[in-house]
Amino acid sequence: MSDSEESKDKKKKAEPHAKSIDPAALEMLQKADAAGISTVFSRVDEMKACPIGAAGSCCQLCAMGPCRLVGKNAEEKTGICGATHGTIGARYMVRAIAGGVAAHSDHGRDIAKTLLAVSKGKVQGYEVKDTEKLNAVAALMKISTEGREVNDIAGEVAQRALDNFNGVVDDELTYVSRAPKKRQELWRKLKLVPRGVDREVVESMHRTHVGVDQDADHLLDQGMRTSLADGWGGAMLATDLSDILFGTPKPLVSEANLGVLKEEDVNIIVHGHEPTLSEMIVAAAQDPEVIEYAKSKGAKGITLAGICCTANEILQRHGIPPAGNFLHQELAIITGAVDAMIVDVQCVLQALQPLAEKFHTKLITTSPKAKIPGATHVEFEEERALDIAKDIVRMGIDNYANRGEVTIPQYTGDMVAGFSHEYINYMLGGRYRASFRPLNDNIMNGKIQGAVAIVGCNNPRVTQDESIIYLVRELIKNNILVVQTGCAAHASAKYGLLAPETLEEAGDGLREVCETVGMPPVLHLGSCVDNSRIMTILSHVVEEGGLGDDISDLPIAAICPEYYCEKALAIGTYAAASGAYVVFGVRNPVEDCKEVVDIMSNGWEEKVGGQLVFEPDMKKILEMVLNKIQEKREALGINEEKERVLLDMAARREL
Ligand code: MSK
Repeated sequence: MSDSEESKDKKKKAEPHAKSIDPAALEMLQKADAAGISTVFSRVDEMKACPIGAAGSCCQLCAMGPCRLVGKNAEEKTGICGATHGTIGARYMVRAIAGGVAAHSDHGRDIAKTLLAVSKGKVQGYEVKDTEKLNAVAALMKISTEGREVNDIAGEVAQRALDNFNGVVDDELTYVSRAPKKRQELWRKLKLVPRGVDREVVESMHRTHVGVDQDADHLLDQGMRTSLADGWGGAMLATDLSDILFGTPKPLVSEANLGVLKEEDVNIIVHGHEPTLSEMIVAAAQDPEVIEYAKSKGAKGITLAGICCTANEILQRHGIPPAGNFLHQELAIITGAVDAMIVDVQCVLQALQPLAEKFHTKLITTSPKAKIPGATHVEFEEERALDIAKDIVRMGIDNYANRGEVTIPQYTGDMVAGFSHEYINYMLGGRYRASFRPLNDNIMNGKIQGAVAIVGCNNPRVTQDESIIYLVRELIKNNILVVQTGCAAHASAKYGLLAPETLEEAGDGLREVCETVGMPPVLHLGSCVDNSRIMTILSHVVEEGGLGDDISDLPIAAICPEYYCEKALAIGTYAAASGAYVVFGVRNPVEDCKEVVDIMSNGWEEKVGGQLVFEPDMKKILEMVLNKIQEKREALGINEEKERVLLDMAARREL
C-alpha cells in the first residue's frame, strides 16, 4: 500500500475506544480477536461514520443529488431543489420517526391480530390470560362487558385495536383519552392528535417526499403526531394486548448475562422483539417430552435465554433470563454454547449468519417479514404455534451434538423484574388502597426528588453499558427513582442494579421510601414497546394530584444514553410530545441543522412543554437532567421549606 493510500485508509477508520465495561463481553471479544473473527465491535473501528451524513448534512431523497451541505457557510447552502439545512434535517427526523413507529406499531398490530384469532378459536396454544386487564381495556374503549363471554369481549377489543391502525376511530386514537385532560386539549389545539397509525406513517412519508412540505417546524409537528400514534397508539396497544394474552407482569427474580448459558444443557436463545412465538418457545422448552428428547441426545436439560426485547417479554412474564443486550447477540454465538438462535423481527444483525457458520449455532428466522440469507427459515403460523415451537426447539436439540469448543463467561447479575403500572399502583398503596398517592406525596416532600426513565439500546460507537450504568448509579444516589426498559434494563440487570441490594447505593430519602414500600430503586418495566407503560404511569401521577396538571409539570425526564436506531428516536419524540424532557447520548443526527436542533429543544419546550436534546457526554447529561428536575420542582413550589405548624388540640379536632 502506498503512503497516500495508507493515510486514506486511516481516515476511514474510527478512533478506537473502550469496547465495553462488561467483563463477559470483554472475555468473548478476546476470544474473537484471537480467532480473527470480526464482530460489530471490531467493524465499528474499521468504518468511521460519514461525517456529512452523521450531522444531517446529506440529502439522498432524489436523483438530482445526493446533495451535501458542507464547507464554508454551509448553513446558508441549499440542495439542488433549494431545500435548506432545516428542511433536510426535519425530513430526516420525520422519516426516522415514521420508520420507528412503523416497527413498533406493526408489532402492536400483530398482537391485535393474534387476539382476534384467539377470540375466534383459530389458534393453537394461546388464550386470554388476564381477564381483569381485558375488562379494563374494554372499559377504556367504551366496550360493554356486562354478561358477555371473554372471547366475545376479546374479539371486539381486538377489532377496535385494529381500527386504530387504519384510522377507523373517529380521527382520534382511542388511547389519547388516557393522557391527562390538559395534554389532550393541547394536542387537539395544536392538531397533534394522531388519527390512525398507518395514516400518520403514510402522511409522514408523503410530506417528506421531495416537493411537498418544506417548513421545518410544520414537518416536525407531523413527526410529533406520528410518534404519538405509537406511544399512545400502536406501542400502547402492543403492551396492553400482550398483557391480556400472556399475562400482566408481576415481580419475579431472574439473572442476566452470558453466564446464564449452561455447558451441559441445550442452549436456545430467542432474539428480536415480539412475544408471540417466544411465548410458545417457553412452553415447548418446558414440555416434559421435549426435555426428555434433549436428554436422549446427551444433554442434561434445556436452557432458554433471550437477547434484546424478545428477552424482555419472556423475562417479565416467566423469569426467563436474558443472555444480554443488543451488543451481546454475536457474543452469545462466540461462546460456542448456543445450539439455536431463534429470531423474529428488529435489532437482529445480518452478521449473525456468517458468524453462526463459524460455530455450530443454527440461526432460525421465523417471521414472514424477515429472512436472512443462509439462515434456516421456519415460518411461524398461529394456527400451529405450539407444534412449530416444538419443531424449532427440537432443531436446537439435534444440533447439540455438533458443538465445538465451549467458553461461557461466568458472569451473571441478579435481578427483580416484572413491574407493570398495575403492579406499581398496587405496591404503593396495597390491595385495598392501590394508588399512586404515596409516590406523589414523597415527591412533594422531597424524599424522592423526581423520576427518570433510562431506556434504549447499546451502540458500538460508545463503550457498551458505560453511560447507562453511570447514570443509573448517580441518579439513585441523588434520590431519583429510575425506571427502565429495553436493552438499558438488561445493562442494569447484568451489574445487579435491578436487585433490592441496590438500595445501598440510593440516597437516604429514596432508600427510606423504597424500604417502606418494599420496592427496588430501579424498576424494570419491560420491552421497548412497554415505554408506553411509562406514559400510563405519568398520566396516573398527574391524575393523583399535587404535582401540576400535566406531564410537562412533573419533575421527570427520560434518557436514551446509547441509542442506535429509528425506534429510539420515535420513542424519544413521543415522550417529548407528551411533555417530557428527553436527552439522547451518542450523537445528534441533525447536529448541523441548527434550525431543527432549535425547534426540538426550544421550540418544542414552548409548544408542548417537552424537549428532545442530544448530548454525548454522560456527565453533562446527568447535570442537565438534575437541573431540569430542580427547575420543575421550583416551578411546582415543592422545593420550599414548609414552615412547621404545631397544632393544639382544638386545631386537631377541626382538622
Ligand atoms: S431491543 S430497539 S436495541 S433497546 Fe428493544 Fe434493544 Fe434498542 Fe433493539
